[in-house]
Amino acid sequence: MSTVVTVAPTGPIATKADNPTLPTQPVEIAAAVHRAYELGAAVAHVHLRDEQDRPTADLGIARRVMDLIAERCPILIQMSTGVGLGVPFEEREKLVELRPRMATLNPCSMSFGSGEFLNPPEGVRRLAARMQELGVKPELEIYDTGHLDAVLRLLDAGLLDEPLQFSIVLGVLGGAAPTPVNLVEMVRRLPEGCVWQIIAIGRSNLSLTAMGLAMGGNARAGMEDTLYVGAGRPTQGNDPLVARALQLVADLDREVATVEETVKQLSLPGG
Ligand code: KMH
Ligand code: ZN
Repeated sequence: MSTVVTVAPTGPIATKADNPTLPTQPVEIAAAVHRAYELGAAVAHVHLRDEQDRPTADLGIARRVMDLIAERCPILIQMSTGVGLGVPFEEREKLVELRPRMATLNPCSMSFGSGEFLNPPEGVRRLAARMQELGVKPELEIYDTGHLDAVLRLLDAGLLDEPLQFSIVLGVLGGAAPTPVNLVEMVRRLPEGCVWQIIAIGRSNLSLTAMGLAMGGNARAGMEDTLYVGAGRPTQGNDPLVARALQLVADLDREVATVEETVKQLSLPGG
């Protein structure tokens, strides 16, 4: 099976003060996504920022970003419903009403660095049900083994459709640490037939992405997960990170999935 590469160009945390090449405004995000598509990415994980670069779930900004991307390329849009730590769940969940092809579903609340990431159980069930109704495929972000168990309970309740699409997130302070042992254990526990990738935050981004690929997973790359393209080397935009992930895929003798292959691999609603 070919390997899906997702670009995550912006994220909820970094600012232009951290790296001036971070795309935050709609045209910048669309341009970064377009370049990643031309390099070989099939999925764009999208976070939104307002005019002051703060995380936002504003539906007008979301629509504009989705339209600008769609004008440029057919990459599959995966809207973040995590948005940013200060944004209430009730605003974040509304983003799926725009019917992106996919959206994140974060199954549990947790500590997140010095903040809190709130995903209350009733809200998570409501969002899962709404995504199912709208045909928006969940990208299930699991930061620890208990989050996987919570996802499996949603599956048992009939709120998720297979194949499940997991992102194993390692390296958030509050979730599991970015170690090979944690990666192997999380992958070992995944249910048969699911699709998965590693999201490796920070300095283990490269090594854990490589391990995930070697274990048969998909890959994600971009400034949401790391601002460095090598030790002490700030990245100049998302392209070097996407190119690095694509090089890993090639070095491991794997084919990069096209948009059409990704739609099939994930059995995306709408064909
Ligand atoms: N940056 C991720 C670890 C989401 O997109 O829904 C957390 C996140 C969640 O951004
Ligand atoms: Zn995200």
